Amino acid sequence: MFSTHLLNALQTARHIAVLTGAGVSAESGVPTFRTADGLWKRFKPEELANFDAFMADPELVTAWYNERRRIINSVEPNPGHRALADIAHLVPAVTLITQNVDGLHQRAGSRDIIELHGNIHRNICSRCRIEVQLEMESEVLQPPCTSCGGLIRPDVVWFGEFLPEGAMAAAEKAALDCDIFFSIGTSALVYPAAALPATARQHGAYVVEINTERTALSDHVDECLIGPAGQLLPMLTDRLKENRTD
Ligand code: BJW
Ligand code: ZN
Repeated sequence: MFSTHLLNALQTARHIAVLTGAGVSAESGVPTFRTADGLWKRFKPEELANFDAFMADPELVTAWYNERRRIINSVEPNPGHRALADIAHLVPAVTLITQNVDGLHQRAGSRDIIELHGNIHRNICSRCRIEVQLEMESEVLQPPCTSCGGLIRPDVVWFGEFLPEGAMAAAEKAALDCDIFFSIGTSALVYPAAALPATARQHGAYVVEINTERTALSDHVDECLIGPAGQLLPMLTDRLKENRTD
């Protein structure tokens, strides 16, 4: 299942960087973006996760976020999230970089997470960007900002928007510094996050992908592990627990 090279690298790694995507939360019951079924299948993420779509139809975009928040609030972290929280105790330095906005890594016990695309549980004014506490998360449209009258939106990163200040820089720093880089449960289609594995590999890291299927990244990694993150990650941490002596 895991190559000897990976097992050896895990034993001696000083710094592991991990990039996660929607696939890591799939086994908790959170739909992914590009394989999503159901109510929202008729929309591509690009059609809802952008500012113009929000301004054109704030009720529609807000309803999408309310529905997703409802799902996220009703699920639990899965063994994949928990294994990633465990790894932090087994290796001197672990940097967890996530594209997910669901907060499930935090709920599983991971700390100091780099959230590249924001967090669905925070809300801000779309005009003055002040953080706003929602009284009723289920309201289809929130009352406007009391400071400037702007529409309230989730504090997430939409297409065409810059990532949170410092987040991408911190992620790049980890990619440059790590010995092993894992890309887990992401289609590796959305930039700049999708460029991180290549940065890591160019700087000497051993790059491993974990996904239920091959992706745009698969031909550019050192090792491609096909299977559910919720099964493979606990197996990986078990091997780490067996082998690490420090
Ligand atoms: C499992 C599994 C299991 C299932 N186990 N695996 C360079 C080149 C080309 C384009 C660009 C570029 N640089 C920038 C761009 C433009 C754009 C972009 O990338 N476009 C591409 C789509 C072409 N990027 C941006 O606009 C970014 N901003 C930016 O670059 O700013 C600078 C700038 C500003 C102005 C002008 C120009 C530049 C921002 C990107 C923001 C993305 N936002 C979203 C929404 C967040 C809020 C929300 O959640 O609603 O982020 S879109 C959506 O995609 C979300 C995700 O984080 C992101 C990635 O998706 P992810 O996680 O990979 O999910 P899926 O569904 O695609 O894949 C799931 C995977 O899991 C699959 O592979 C499954 O097989 C697998 N899986 N079960 C393991 N159990
Ligand atoms: Zn405002």
